[in-house]
Amino acid sequence: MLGVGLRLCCGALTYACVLRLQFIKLQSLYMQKLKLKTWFDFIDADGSGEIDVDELEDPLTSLGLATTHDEVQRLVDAVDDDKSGEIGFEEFVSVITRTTGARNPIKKL
Ligand SMILES: [Ca+2]
Ligand SMILES: [Ca+2]
Repeated sequence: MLGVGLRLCCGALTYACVLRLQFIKLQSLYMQKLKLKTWFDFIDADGSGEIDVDELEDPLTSLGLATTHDEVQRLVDAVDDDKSGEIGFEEFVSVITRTTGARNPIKKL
């Protein structure tokens, strides 16, 4: 992404060029956050703002990532940092970025 930004600049590293690169970087992080929010809202079937074990069971079992309700419960417990019993959006982003190695878009914005 930054390579694209550099090509868009005129060659000299001007202040305007640096601002443009920062804008492209923020735009990319914002798009990552929107994608994660779309996934989160899709799984959060009741729209409560948190994902519970029942909501997560079907997606995980259909992907073969879990086979039993207890296994899904253990996965939720492992990422439930605030011990609410459910996965909030920040916890969801944290586990996705931990497993993919991506940067946490929430902390950057
Ligand atoms: Ca929910
Ligand atoms: Ca939680």
